[in-house]
Amino acid sequence: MDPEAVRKYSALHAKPDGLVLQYGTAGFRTKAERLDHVMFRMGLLAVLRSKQTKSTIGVMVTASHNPEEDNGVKLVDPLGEMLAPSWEEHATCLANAEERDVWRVLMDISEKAAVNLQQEAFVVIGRDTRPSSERLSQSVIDGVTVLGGQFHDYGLLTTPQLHYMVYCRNSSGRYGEATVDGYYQKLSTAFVELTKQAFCGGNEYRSLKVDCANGVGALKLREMEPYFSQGLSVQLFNDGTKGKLNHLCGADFVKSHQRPPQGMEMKSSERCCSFDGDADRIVYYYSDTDGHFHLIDGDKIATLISSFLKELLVEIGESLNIGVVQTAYANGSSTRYLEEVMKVPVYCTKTGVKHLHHKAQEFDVGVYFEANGHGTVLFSKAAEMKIKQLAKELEDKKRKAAQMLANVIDLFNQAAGDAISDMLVIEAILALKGLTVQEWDALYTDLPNRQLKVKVADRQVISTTDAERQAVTPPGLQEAINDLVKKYKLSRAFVRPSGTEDVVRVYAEADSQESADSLAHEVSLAVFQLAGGVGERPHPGF
Ligand code: 16G
Ligand code: MG
Repeated sequence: MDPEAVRKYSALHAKPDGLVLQYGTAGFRTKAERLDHVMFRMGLLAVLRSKQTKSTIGVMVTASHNPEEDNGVKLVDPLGEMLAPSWEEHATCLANAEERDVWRVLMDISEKAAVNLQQEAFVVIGRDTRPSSERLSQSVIDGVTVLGGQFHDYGLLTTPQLHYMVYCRNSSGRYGEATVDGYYQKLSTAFVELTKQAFCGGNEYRSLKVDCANGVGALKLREMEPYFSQGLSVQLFNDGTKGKLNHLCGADFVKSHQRPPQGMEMKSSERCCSFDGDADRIVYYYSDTDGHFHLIDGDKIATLISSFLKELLVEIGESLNIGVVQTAYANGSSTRYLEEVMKVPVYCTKTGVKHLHHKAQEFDVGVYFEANGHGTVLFSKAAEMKIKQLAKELEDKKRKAAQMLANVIDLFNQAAGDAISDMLVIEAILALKGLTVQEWDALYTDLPNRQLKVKVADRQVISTTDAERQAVTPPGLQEAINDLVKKYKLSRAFVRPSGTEDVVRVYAEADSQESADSLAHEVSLAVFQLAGGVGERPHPGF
């Protein structure tokens, strides 16, 4: 660790004057050309975090579902989780330090976090397919090496694959082999085992159209296909050979516009799904015989998966508890169905994977999904050991149920929500239950809903409580929302400052689309008036 070398290299990755960035919900994100210094400094920080935890740390270069011109970076903690909150603060401090202060801030962090600087450091790096990602990941490597850290650059990876690599390396190979081949082997073996039990009437169950958002998911799914092709054949669209990343395609586009991605050839009743740009989100959809588009979002995915898991848990007769974690964006019908029909306890957390993940860790089997398609199932270590033991000991039907659960455990990337894992689990469940996509969709009917954005001078004037479902400030806003909600049937509305964009988000649902649209509009007006709206007043019809 040589302060002069750090100063010299830092100057080669200089921070643009006056630029201030925040480590947000999923790391730093902005236009790629503003990120060189952040990447270098996150290389430095990853070394400190690795020394402190005496473990391998991951650095992923991606801006997920955002436009191709953007980029971003996030750090992955030892067990494949998101970076600890106190280190998010260190990350923000370091990213915003003036050039002359970089070394001092590094020393401050080391002191505050009791980092042993003599300790060795190891960092693994992955990146998505953005044109800027290769250069930016080189800046991360510069940061790692100047502080004397060792590294392995995996090159192109999906975000969940990088989480997997970090987890494998820190569990001395017990979880799996830290290579893409190890990842493919682990997931596909579990998938093939699980689907062996399925009775498939015909090939229609076994083929799936996948919109890869022109992102890294396409490359990785193509590499992986030979491993699972006995059980499923995938047809890739928006595979990056011509279109632009996330442009008119991908999970975010499909979910927010409620329409099919460009470039996908959809025939009626065919099962289709979309990944986002770094393959940690997935939504399903189909078009019916009348040509109407039907979206199957994260809530319905959670419902399918949790009902399947609950049946298996009942079958093996062990009292392992299961819980479902959602956010305020979960459709009211999904929450009602889970609680009242399936009798599964449901919990609500703040938006952002780390909050859901944290809550899901409280259960033996914690299912978490955001409506937008981020999610997974976590099994506690004790539940995993118990189930794997039962898969050897039990007899007949019970044994089969335990074996299936054991396969599901291996199939979910326990380090992070993963579009590929989720897709394989969903496909296995549909095949095992002989469910068509329409039958799955018919589990419950979504309440009509609308999301809007409002521009305000300072979105931080809005603070919330009760997992973002109630506004605490500005004064009077929550009362206004309550009064508006009373005007509609089956209605609900909330507002929150976005963690990724300079806007306030408004969500409303009600018994009809007209009511949901009108409620969302009225709530937007209340935000505009009470929370310092700027620019044009929200107008009906958005
Ligand atoms: C980030 C989060 C996502 C959340 C979204 C909300 C991760 C990996 N990603 O993309 O979970 O739904 O932010 O965005 O945590 P918003 O705050 O702008 O509404
Ligand atoms: Mg993503």
